[in-house]
Amino acid sequence: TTDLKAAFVEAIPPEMERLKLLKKEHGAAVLGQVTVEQAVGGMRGIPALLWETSLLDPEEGIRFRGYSIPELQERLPGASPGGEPLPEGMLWLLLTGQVPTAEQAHSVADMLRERSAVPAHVQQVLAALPSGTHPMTQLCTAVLALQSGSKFAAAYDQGVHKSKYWEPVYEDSMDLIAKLPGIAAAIYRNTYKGGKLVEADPKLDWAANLAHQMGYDSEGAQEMMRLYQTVHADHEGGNVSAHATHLVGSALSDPYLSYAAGMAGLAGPLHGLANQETLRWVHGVQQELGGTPTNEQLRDYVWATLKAGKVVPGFGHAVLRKTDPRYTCLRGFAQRHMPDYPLFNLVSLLYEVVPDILTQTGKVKNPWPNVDAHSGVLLQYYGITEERFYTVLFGVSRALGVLSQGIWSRTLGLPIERPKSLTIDAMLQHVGAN
Ligand code: CMX
Repeated sequence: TTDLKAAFVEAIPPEMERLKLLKKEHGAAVLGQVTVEQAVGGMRGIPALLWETSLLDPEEGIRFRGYSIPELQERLPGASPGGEPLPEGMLWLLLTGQVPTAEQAHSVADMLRERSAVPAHVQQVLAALPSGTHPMTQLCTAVLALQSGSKFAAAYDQGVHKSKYWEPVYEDSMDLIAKLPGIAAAIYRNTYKGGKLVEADPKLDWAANLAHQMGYDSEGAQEMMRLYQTVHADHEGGNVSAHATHLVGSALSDPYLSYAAGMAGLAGPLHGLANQETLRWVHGVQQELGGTPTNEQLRDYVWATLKAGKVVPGFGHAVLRKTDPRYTCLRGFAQRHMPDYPLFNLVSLLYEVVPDILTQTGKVKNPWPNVDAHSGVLLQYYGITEERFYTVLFGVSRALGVLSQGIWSRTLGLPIERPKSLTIDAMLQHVGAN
């Protein structure tokens, strides 16, 4: 089949069986233990979530449905043969577990195009926001404004049977994914281009239309956007945006509400906003040290950042312990398309200098760069210079992962999430210390 929904329906019974077996035969098996340190330390490393679409290995990085990024660059269909992967193919993979054919990926592009119109009231809501409203706040607002059209919320109102939740959740998720490029582009054009919107091009795929509607039509910019939108799609379930979407969705809040919650989390500087922060920080380097600083000067600059009680944005990770393969992938794109671009050279220089210093602090568990250290360079090269907008591009991509998992969560009937919390006194009592 070339129909995504039909392919998803085929994937349901075996997945239901596997979960049933896991619960029935192994429900009492122990996955891990929880220490006091973990409970007060951001729950780091506690295996406590079911997430099917991707899995993160601390050393190797992310695998989407078992496939690494280099494997997917090989296998996922491009807009043209040998081109960058189409995010539509990633959506097919995340949702069905199968690598799609080119025909299947293109049929997802067609399906999304049909749903892509952004209602007039959403444009009005965006236009009513005060100028200077952060693009991520605009994204959350626009998504919440779309919620009035939620098919799941309407079905729930009508008393839909729980075995049928997945279907309106699927429809909402596809509607939302389809509209995100138009919404993101409207935010961009309103904020930086005097509000002059660009119509979608019916011949273009989802990511290319995003670039087009933002006002970028070069082949390079479109290929970059396809890759960008593919690699940011998912990063297992525990990161703030994924977990927030999952948590809110578990209360049966519809996909608009749950994704908006995820985006509110992505807007934090320790998470998605780090791509904006990286660009600001790198510009600070350029301003103070000029275009070609020495290693020595860079080292001093990094130490000054640390001594000022700030993080070096784009470095470190809660789970990863090696260079993020998403960073390596975007670096590969830069090596192919912009090897002599000064900003790329500066970011490469930082790759040589920063990890050493972070290691010397003795406390940073992962001194290596993450995706946010590199994504901005690509955008800058193609003229998308407004870094306050960057997290929106991350967020559009993240919808593919968190909404695919959201569809599965409602299909599998996962319950409301409700971990146990404890007071300091209760913990002390538990360990016999008072
Ligand atoms: N610069 C300076 N200090 C850093 C650091 C960095 N890049 N990364 C970690 N540290 C510090 C932590 O702030 C912490 O310090 P304190 O003990 O004084 O509080 C210490 O090192 C230990 O932290 P950790 O266990 O190594 O890292 P965490 O799991 O707590 O946090 C992360 C992970 C990503 C929030 C952190 O590395 C960080 O703040 N990095 C910079 C921001 C960033 O790039 N975020 C994007 C991550 C990817 C994404 O989600 O998009």
